[in-house]
Amino acid sequence: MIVSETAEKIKKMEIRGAGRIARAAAVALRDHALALRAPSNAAFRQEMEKAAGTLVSTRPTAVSLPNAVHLVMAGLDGAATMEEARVAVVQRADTFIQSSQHAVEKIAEFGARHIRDGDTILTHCNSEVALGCIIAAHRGGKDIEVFATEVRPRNQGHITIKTLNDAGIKTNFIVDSAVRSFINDVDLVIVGADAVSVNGAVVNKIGTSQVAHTAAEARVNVLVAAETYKFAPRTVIGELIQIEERPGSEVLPDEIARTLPNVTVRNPAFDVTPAEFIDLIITEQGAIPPQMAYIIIREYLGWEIKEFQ
Ligand code: RI2
Repeated sequence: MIVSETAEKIKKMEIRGAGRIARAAAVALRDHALALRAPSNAAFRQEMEKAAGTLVSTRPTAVSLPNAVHLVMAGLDGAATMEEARVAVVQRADTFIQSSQHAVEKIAEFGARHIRDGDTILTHCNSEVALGCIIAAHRGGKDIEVFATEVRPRNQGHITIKTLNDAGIKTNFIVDSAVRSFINDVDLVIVGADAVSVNGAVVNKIGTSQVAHTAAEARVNVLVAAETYKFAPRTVIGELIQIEERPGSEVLPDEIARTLPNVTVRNPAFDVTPAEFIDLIITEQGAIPPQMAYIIIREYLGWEIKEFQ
């Protein structure tokens, strides 16, 4: 798929989920590198940088996207010829895609161990890693039940219940505002992440922080499933994670909004859950308390604190 096509699909959320958009960007850069004919190594680099910029600018919050792009683009550093650069980009993209898939499997394996036989789990939004943990526990023979939220305004909960249904897992589908009504029936909350800050705060789908607050009040543990490439290196140097605000028309149709001139529709796609409301973050390197986020950034994302931007 050409870069602009992938970028458009990410923007429109036809490709969505922090892990999936990162892998889609790696595939787009790899295919672009393979097809690109440039007069010189410098021109090749320039074209690749343009493509990388297009991909990164699609959605601002999920840090997996700039992290993946950076990992792939680092192949250009030190390549003496255009062919060397091309090979390096392809290799790095393939390595990222494989290691991402491996991370998803490892997290499922580790996360499933936190789920006990007979547990009821609540999940919010549609996270392949969070669902991976739940499905792995079910496949491991544990008798579990799930509460899945609707996830207004984009209804990612519909994807979640389809996956759970197809896996043969008993599932309750609830509106987002029903979480508090059911939290006492829940043993464990598992969600995904779009970004993890150096202070252990987790940025995830809007509503996650309400779920986590409710769980804390009810003494229900909250697990976050997040690959190491969802940790945000630039938060170490004081950068804040930008929260994407999507068009109001996702919440209220334009024809209604037009009749209400005094009303502004606000539509942030994500919110921030502070570390104190999270019990563990499950990464492919093992489970960590959120307060150890700095170690993950240092050990697995490197000291240079770079993200492609
Ligand atoms: P995985 C999604 O964002 C959700 O917030 C989800 O929890 C997170 O990415 C992580 O998804 P969106 O693309 O990588 O639906 O675990 O806005 O699949």
